Amino acid sequence: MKPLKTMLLLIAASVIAATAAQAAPFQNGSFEDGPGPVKSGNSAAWVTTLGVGDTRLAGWTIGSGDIDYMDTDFWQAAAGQHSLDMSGTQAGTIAQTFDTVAGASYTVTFSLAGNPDGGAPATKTLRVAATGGPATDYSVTPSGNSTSNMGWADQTYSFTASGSSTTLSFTSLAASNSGPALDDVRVVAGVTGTPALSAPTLSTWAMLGLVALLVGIALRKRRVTG
Ligand SMILES: [Ca+2]
Ligand SMILES: [Ca+2]
Repeated sequence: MKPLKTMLLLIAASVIAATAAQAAPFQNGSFEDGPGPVKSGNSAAWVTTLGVGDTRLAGWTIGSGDIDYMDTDFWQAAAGQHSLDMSGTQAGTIAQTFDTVAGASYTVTFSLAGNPDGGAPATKTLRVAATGGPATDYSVTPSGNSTSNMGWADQTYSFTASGSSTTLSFTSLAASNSGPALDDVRVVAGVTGTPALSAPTLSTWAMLGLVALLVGIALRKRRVTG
């Protein structure tokens, strides 16, 4: 096989391998892809408790304790139809691992409220952490709020990726069945609002650009020497 052809095949193989190595894009930040139940009249349950090992919340794992999967007919969601009480019957943790570019900075925006049922503790705290980033606590006191007036407010958390994938986690510190409420998690690269998805796409384009450059050099060399 000619050296040029061999080189091109090796480069093509490396591009394909690099693309395949991506874990998964961030998904289901609004928790709409979950266990339901799809509400049907007054007979359907409006809350489903998810414990460790439950895989029904797409993209997310339940790391400890349990969480309540809420329908907006039980309490108003920040976005879509569903949100979470991060304390199900006890404090819970959820986590998701997704593609990142090592060294790139990311901003996580999420909607935070609190279970308004009046249960203890009065102030509900949610801990947010990402691989290589700081654990940061966010607190909310839902006094005066109700299921139809949740008082959702956006919060932001930033981290710099330490590898090609990052695990983002949310942990309730409310050791009861009444915790911080979470919805509408968004992850963007940098501070300009570029979707996180575009980062691996950019690196793929960069590799394709390198392929074009190397082919150009090889062809030019061929013309000169041939
Ligand atoms: Ca939602
Ligand atoms: Ca609960």
